[in-house]
Amino acid sequence: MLMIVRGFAAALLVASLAACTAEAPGRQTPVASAPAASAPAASAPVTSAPAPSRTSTTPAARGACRAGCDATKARDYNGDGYADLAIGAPGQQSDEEDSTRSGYVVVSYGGARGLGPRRRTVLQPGRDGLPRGFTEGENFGASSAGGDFDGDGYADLAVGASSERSDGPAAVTIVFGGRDGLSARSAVLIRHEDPMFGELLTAGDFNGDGHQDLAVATVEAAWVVYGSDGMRRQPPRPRLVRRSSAINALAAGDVTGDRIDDLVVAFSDDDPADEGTGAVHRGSRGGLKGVAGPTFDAWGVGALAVGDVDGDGFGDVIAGNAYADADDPGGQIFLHRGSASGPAAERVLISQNSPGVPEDSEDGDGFGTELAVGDVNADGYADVAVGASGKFEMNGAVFLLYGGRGGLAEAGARVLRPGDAGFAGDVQAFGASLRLSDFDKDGRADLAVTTRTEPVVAVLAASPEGVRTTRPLLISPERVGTPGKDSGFGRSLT
Ligand SMILES: [Ca+2]
Ligand SMILES: [Ca+2]
Ligand SMILES: [Ca+2]
Ligand SMILES: [Ca+2]
Repeated sequence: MLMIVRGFAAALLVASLAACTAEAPGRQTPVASAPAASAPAASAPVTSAPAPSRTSTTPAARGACRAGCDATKARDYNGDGYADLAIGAPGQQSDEEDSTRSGYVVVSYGGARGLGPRRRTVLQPGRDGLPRGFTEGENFGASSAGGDFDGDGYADLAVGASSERSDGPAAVTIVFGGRDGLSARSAVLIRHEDPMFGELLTAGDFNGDGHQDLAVATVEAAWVVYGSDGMRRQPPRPRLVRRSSAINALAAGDVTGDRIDDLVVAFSDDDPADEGTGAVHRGSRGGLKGVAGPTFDAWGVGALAVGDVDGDGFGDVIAGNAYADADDPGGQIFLHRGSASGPAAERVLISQNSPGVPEDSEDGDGFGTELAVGDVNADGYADVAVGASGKFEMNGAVFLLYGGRGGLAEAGARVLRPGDAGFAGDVQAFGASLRLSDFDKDGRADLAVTTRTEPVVAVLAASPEGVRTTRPLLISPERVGTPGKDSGFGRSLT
């Protein structure tokens, strides 16, 4: 259910919409793609493998937790049953060459009354014993992913950096959880020669051994690091999943319904300005093996997410496409239902012009630049938050689309504006980062959302009446006692 996307939302601000391509903004031209000397050999070829036989299509047991429990476990770093929130503050990702900020991550812990800004851990390379994987100025916290990688029952946090100003090598830092939460003293580095290693991260159990595994993208390849009991002592080596001229987004979830997570990859192989392509790499007892289903056009220009929106036990793939379709220049999402053989080739297109979705699609709305999945109304169907960070004269908007037996957005979708989340004034790109997690363990996923102009994370609690817009929790650097200016606070949320 985890998802991440390269900075498309940022692109709305730093580049003109018309000029935006599937290539991530601000990224250096990829260097020649010869594998680095220490790069492991490809161990997971992308050739097709026979599908594991599936004798039963019985969906997971009904109940509110069905669509949300796994997501909570993957982000519960102190094991108390409440989802926690990791807020990345990677520094300004501007072109300032003199920037020497290394970035930090703040983890705020959930509780009966939701997130408590005072219950927090600050993770900063070089501080409290947290190892440094980089030289200075490499945007630690640009990406993150949660999961219990060492299988001790506590979720762990993987943190990546955007080390585009560096020649590498890079490293992903895995900080281990425990009863007291994440500890900077308990961490390992997964190193790699490619300076962009870790710019995209997502987690899932791709070999079904009960340990979450970490998928990592560099510019030109997707890798997997299999979790294990012994990884604190000996960090596992990354194994190649796919090479491409540009990896644009990753997401993980059980699309094929065999209780083993699959890895969804969006990439551009030929023209980096095209709409991109997507593929689902099938998880199996032997790890990621082959591709489930065909490849999919136009998955490469927005966010990716996996969630079971129709409750049939198969994770469904949601792919945002914010720019490409001339018929709907405000952006759209594609829903591909999961099945034992992979995502359905047939796609359901949802935009602001779809029945039941508020507002009208307008050029540059960026509907689909960001996605989050969770069960907001506790009916057992995964719901989807869709960021439209160019909506309302660039102020931005978040759409909540509800899952149901018939799919997505059949019942009253809702739009949230910056003012609904306690932002006053002229903020930009509300919805640029999104997360749906159950911070107060009431069975309903709560919404965390940021803009690109305020160093504030707004948290809106879900209630029986829906997501509450009265008295949102606003988490700022001041409240958690960290540097705020130019911190990029909230640039990533996990
Ligand atoms: Ca917790
Ligand atoms: Ca753990
Ligand atoms: Ca595993
Ligand atoms: Ca489904």
